[in-house]
Amino acid sequence: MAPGSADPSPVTAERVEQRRRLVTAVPGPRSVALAERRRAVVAAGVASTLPVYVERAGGGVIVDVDGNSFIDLAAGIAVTSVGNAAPAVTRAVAAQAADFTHTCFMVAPYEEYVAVCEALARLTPGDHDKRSVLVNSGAEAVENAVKVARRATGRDAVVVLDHAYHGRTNLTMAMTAKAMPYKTGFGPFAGEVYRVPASYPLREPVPITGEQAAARAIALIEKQVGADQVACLVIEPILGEGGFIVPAPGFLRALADWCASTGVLLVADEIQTGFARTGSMFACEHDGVVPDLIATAKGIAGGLPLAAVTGRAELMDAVHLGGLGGTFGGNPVACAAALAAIDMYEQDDLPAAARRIEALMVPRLTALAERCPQIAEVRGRGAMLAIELVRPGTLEPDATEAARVARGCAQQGVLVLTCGTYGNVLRFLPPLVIGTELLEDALDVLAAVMIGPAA
Ligand code: PLZ
Repeated sequence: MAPGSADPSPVTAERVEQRRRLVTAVPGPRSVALAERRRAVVAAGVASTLPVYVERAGGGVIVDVDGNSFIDLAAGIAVTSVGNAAPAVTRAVAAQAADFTHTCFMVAPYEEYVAVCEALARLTPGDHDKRSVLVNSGAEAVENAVKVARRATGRDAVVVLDHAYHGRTNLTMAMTAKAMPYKTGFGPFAGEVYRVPASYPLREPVPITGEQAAARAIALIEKQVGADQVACLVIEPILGEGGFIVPAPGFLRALADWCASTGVLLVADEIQTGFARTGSMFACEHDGVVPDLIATAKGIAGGLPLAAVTGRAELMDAVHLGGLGGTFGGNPVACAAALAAIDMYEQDDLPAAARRIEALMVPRLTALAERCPQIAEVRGRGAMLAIELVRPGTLEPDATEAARVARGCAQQGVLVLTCGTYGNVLRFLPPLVIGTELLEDALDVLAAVMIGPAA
């Protein structure tokens, strides 16, 4: 299939019709019954965006247990970029599962793990010698990147940005900025984590360049931590959960140059931005930045749980034998899925598909912003796009409006996520293989929901 074209692959089309269709109220009776069962056994702290339960999904569509079809602008939070249950991925999973499901790479190794590390060495930025370790989740990848950085530098401090999101484990909670819902009541947190201001162009009190924003962060690190104490600076090239914040041009470059001159390792958390999402294979490439270590997850395996840390060979190999690992890390079924997904990213040129999504969506979102005074900004790259909502005429964040629009879209059969430190950002993360008609239909729904009551 040509990515971004109107017609999904025949296999997908047969299994899941690529169109929005509501046949019951949202949620329908079967979903309501499942919600009832859930309340009795699932921990109350686990939240779900959609009020319906999924029966199957394919391409850019999710079908619920009552037969309703939703257009998927979430991709499981930037995971199913190659399409949900992509036929190449499901074939690879079935074949690998029939051969063996698990031996533990630390016990009895296998080729698929090595092949994924070869692909990561080839695809991640920089042509230096690289090594990788495979783990299970984004948070675990960030944890391991910090372990490697500390071992390789002999330094303790970790510097992160305002609005950062790095995970829900103890160390990554410390690295994540937002208290509610991620941190509140869950401390004490890991020490030696320091936070400095990011570049957030919309919300700078006075407009500053990327270089000036970097200088502001660097001055803080030098005065309050000391560069020679810092093992690594961990950055998301586009801040994800924090609000799809694209830093001012020059910000990342200036931070990378400072890292190179001080021996601080630059760790790129490309867990959300990676694997073609922003229109290049990795978001760092837009700024010509080559990180020392890069954490990947989400899109890497087409929906199977897999994550990785890839880095300069001499840094990764500074860790003693047995210092990295885990029971499930680099599970063979997840690795087989990753090899199939990575093949799609490359063979189907999914970075170009992400750029086509940007070319279709940005003009439509910009036109919508002209009609909706509550849209303060349209931003993002590739198929990682967002609108930030405020009270008209101010910069006061409007989380209530973001929640209203997300809920209204769900009621009309379109799955849209919110994000942002202030909860006031609507984000769009469609599968990169989504058809043009589906995307146009989703944007029509969004416009109707946004303009409706305001008009
Ligand atoms: N780093 C940049 O985006 C995961 C989290 C959703 P895990 N983002 C979605 C939620 O509420 O839990 C993420 C990320 C970045 C790290 C992570 C963590 O990845 O696979 O969820 O551990």
